[in-house]
Amino acid sequence: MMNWLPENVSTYGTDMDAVMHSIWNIVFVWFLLAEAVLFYFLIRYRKKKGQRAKYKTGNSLKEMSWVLIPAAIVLMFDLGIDFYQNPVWKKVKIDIPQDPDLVVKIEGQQFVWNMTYPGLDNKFGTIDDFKTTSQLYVPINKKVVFELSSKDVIHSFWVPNLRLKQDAVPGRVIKGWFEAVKNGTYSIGCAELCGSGHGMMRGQLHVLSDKEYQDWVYKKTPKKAKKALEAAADSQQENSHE
Ligand SMILES: [Cu+2]
Repeated sequence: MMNWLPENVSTYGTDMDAVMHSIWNIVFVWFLLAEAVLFYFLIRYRKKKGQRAKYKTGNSLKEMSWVLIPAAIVLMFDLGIDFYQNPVWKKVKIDIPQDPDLVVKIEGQQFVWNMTYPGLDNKFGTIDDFKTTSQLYVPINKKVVFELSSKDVIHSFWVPNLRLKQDAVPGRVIKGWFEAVKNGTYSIGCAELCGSGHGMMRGQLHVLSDKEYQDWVYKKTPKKAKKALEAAADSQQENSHE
């Protein structure tokens, strides 16, 4: 089958793709079958001389079975898909790593994504925190947890290359995670119609090597914070010499 999806760069992307492909395959087979039956009936019961259409109430069991049997088959496939996708859902949405390498706060706002980083000390609410607008930088092969919120309306944080989509709901902080496995720059979009600038609510995910990422964090750290941290480190050294 043709690959319709953008390149997958996430650890759980292959599982997500397998679910999507299986749904497409099921739908495709039934689409062909339904069309075949439709065209067969169109030709078989086409207008003929001396043959009048009959009015059918659809009340007999035999007639109703044309609806009931397909409905039962659809339900069966539904349950099958539910069963099959359940472990993938659990992996992506439920089993959020308890010991992530990085936590980032992401806030949706008409029409940007505000990213807050914990900075060099890896703690939020300290002097070295910094923000970016719609640009998410992460190290490669590291577990990244995000805390997603919204400042105004419902948005949806969407990174197609990661196979990641999560609603951002005002008043709630929703956790999610991903691990990117390929360096590069990938698109971030908003997947929930959120106002006139919804289509412009785009950003970028930058997957960097460990070293590049550390350099970037250092570069982004506010000067004041760098000075304070260096002074603290110095005084600690002095104390340990005493
Ligand atoms: Cu939005």
